[in-house]
Amino acid sequence: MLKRLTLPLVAATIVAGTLFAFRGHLRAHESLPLRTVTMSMREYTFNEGNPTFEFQPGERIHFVVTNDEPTNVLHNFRVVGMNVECGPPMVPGERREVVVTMPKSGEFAYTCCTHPGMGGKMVVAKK
Ligand SMILES: [Cu+2]
Repeated sequence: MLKRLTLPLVAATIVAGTLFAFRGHLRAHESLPLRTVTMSMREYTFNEGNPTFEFQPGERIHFVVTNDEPTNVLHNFRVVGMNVECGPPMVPGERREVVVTMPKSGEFAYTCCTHPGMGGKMVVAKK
């Protein structure tokens, strides 16, 4: 009698445990909504002065980066240490969109790959 009950009970426990773990996994990813951050590249700066951006650990950021130069200046966008690498140069009017899940903490440099000094930092810290 006991043996007959043991197998279904073990199976049920495994199924329940898996479902619970899966729910936890989904929750961790859905806990923070996707936030859009726009970055305008113009006159060799990002957002008129290369501001410092602050993010929460685990926050999902949708970067929308646009080359808004009035003349034919090519720019680029990367975030060192966040897996956002230099892509092809962006011509005026061109837009690049990247979604990044923020790490636990740290300071990360965002830059234009072409112009030294064009860029700033992103700070990830719990508030
Ligand atoms: Cu540039």
